[in-house]
Amino acid sequence: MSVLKQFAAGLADGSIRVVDLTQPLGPDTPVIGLPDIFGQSPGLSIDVISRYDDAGPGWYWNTLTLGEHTGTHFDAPVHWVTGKDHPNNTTETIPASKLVAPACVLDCSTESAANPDFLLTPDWIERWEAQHGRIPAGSWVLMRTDWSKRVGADAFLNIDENGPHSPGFHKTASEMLAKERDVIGVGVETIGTDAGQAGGFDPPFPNHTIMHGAGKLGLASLCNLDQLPATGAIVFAAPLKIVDGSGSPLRVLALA
Ligand code: 23J
Ligand code: MN
Repeated sequence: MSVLKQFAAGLADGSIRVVDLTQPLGPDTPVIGLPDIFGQSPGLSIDVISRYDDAGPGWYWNTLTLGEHTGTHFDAPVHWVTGKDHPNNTTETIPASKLVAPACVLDCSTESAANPDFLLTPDWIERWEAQHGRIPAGSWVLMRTDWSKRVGADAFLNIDENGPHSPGFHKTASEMLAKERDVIGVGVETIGTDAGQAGGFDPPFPNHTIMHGAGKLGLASLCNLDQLPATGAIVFAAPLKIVDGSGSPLRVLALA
């Protein structure tokens, strides 16, 4: 049997599961807040064009207004200044072959529950690899923190007088994953691929700086990472083909 025929049989008999890694996208979906001196990204607003009424008696449709980086979304390399000169760095030009890739799931949920400012380190990754094998080139690294289980924007953003607190990557881990492991990118359950406190790190937002500087991709606000095996899942993450786009909300699916 060909691989794809076996695959179709696996889908039909349920031995291959389709896991939805996407959060619902609505007007209450939280968005990142940057310091006031910077431009802000709007969340989603929905305006009805018609709903079986005078404006369209037989049809329902809406107009959406939203930032590219709203909800479960994709970060293209061009999103960051360090990635601005890479070839094929936009949502339109990233090759389709990069949009389907295997995943390594790193379970940092215990650490993140104990410390909302937890940062993944190279040592932590090496301990994971001692158990599960070396992270293969071209893999997504998905950081499971169970952050998606937090209910409501306040708990999700977790802002206090010192700003947002959510887990992320130490810059040395981003360097290791981008350069030594040659991953396709990193995915997280939090609002962005940097830690909540990362605006104050050196450099600011080191994961964005390093990953996109290396031409790598990002996925933010994922969920259901607890339903994936540590290795062996395949992720489908295809952003809207926005011309010159820096990112896009998307449906992220995994086969497991
Ligand atoms: C712009 C500036 C800082 C950050 C972000 C965007 C994101 O998290 C994003 O959605 O890419 S941290
Ligand atoms: Mn983003």
